[in-house]
Amino acid sequence: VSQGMTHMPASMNKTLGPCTDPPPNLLGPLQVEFNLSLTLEEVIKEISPALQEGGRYKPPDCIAIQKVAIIIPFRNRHVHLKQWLYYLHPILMRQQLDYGVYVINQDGDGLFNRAKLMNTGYVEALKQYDYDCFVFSDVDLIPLDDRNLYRCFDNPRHLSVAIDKFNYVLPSETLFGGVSSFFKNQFLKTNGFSNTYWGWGGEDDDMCKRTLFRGMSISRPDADIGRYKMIVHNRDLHNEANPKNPEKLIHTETTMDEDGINSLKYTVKEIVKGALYTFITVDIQAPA
Ligand code: UDH
Repeated sequence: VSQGMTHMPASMNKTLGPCTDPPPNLLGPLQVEFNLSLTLEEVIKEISPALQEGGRYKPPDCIAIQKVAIIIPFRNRHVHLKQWLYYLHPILMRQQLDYGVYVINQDGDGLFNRAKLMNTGYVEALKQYDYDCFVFSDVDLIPLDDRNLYRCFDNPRHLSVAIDKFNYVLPSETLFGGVSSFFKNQFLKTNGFSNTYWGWGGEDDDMCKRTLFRGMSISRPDADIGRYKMIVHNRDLHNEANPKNPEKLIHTETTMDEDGINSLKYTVKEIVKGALYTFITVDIQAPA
């Protein structure tokens, strides 16, 4: 017998092949109950052994098809975040993504700005790793089917198409809020999101317009796969519906080239690489 590579145990063979598409271990429809009794420490204990610091994961036995940054706009929703982490990490692992979770925490108690936080997450995630796909997710949306892939497609994608709150029906073809995904080049085509939608409303419609104005369309999974549960909550303080936001949509086409990733200004206050996510606290210069 020669001393060739054939005697090397499989575990030492470092040449991994590409992951299969679709991923082989998906379960399909999932049971999601929001009566999670686990503490955050228990969730960390259960999930973190498979992860690297900062909420990073790579499939151990194949090369992922995409490198995906999951960006969550955030302030004061730790109870929701615990549930999101508990349900999403196992799903993202089964989807065999090379991914990282970035929670972008708005500092202070000025007006909330979901879109500006997502732009910030895009820029900060790219400083950490060479991501090619960006999934933007509200902290309170849990998918009910793991065939709804958290990756990028030929066109910007709206993933949260059938939410329990809307009786699992997409209320409008132009709806683009909740969970969405963009390849890096798709996101740069739209100049990211607008930075100027303070308070609740309009920023997702603005992104829909940007996408269409740049000659792209919105891709969606089928409604039977794109099902979600939303964690029930009241309106947050300092995120009241802003009556000025809807009228701004008239101007998207003329302002989008100057309002977005290329005009984004913020300061990072702190970056904490936790067991299940990277928590980035940012000052986005919010008006009071
Ligand atoms: N978010 C925070 N903290 C805030 C505000 C918003 O983390 O203070 C983030 C979070 O990721 C959330 C997302 O921004 O999922 C969207 O905000 P939202 O959940 O307030 O928006 P949504 O349209 O709900 O889901 C609007 C208020 C519903 C009130 C219903 C009363 N029955």
